Amino acid sequence: MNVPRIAGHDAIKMTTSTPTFLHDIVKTSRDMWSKGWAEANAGNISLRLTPEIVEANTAFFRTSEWVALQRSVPSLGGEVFLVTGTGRYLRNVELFPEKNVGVIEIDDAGKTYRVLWGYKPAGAPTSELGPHLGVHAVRKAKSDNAERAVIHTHAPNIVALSNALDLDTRILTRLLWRIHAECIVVFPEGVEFIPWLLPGSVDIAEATARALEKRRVAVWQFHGILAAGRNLDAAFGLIDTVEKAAAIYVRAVAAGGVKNQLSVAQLRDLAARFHVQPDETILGEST
Ligand code: 2HA
Ligand code: ZN
Repeated sequence: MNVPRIAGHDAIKMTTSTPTFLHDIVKTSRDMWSKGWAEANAGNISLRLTPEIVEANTAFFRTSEWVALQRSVPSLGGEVFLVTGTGRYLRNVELFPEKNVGVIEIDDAGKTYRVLWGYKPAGAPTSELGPHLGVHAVRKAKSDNAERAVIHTHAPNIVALSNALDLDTRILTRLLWRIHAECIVVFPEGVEFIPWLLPGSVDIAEATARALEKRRVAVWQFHGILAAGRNLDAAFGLIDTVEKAAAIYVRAVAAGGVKNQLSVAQLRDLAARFHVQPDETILGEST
């Protein structure tokens, strides 16, 4: 007698033995979708796995062909990353993680990668792998190996500001700092504004990596936002704070205009109270 096939059998099988590296990326993907930041295949996530996590999950890994990276990242040689897949929907990560997410290993020279897990039945890491890896290289060095997470997404209010206003790094950062008290405490180094560059290009990878030498968050004009942090919660929290402040700004404008906002003196008080050092080239001297 033939055993009938059960729809969704693969999904059921997968959940009986789940790699431990998936918990945080499943939650973060769900949160990004719930926030309205991740329409269709928008947004991507990468996490540099610790040697302990890699070691604990080697039983799940396979080997595959090495693939050339768009831009080499020598300081990431030997690192292993959990990365969302190109064309995949973040809202589906929790249903089928092994399809929508993968694990990649960078070769020792930082020139190629190979897939160790995921992207089933066939696929590849996000089209924004270049910016992600460029930022990982910079933030790994700047944070003494502490920062491991990068998130890019299409948060609507911050993108709307790049349509509505003439922005640069100073104008955007001051706008956010002054509209909501949390901002100067959460991102005292400011938000980098990167004028339009093609998604997935070497140019956007290089510009974003350069920007994150000084800051942990950058806005891509007409497109979205990218942030780095020690873990996915930290990167998510940065984006959430920037996006919330942008939303407050948009609401204030809709309610008649920004009549009152934090002064530079009040921002200085906040910085002193919470022991953060704001970028002085942005905070400036007056008003
Ligand atoms: O992954 O967000 O920037 C789709 C994108 C490209
Ligand atoms: Zn994007």
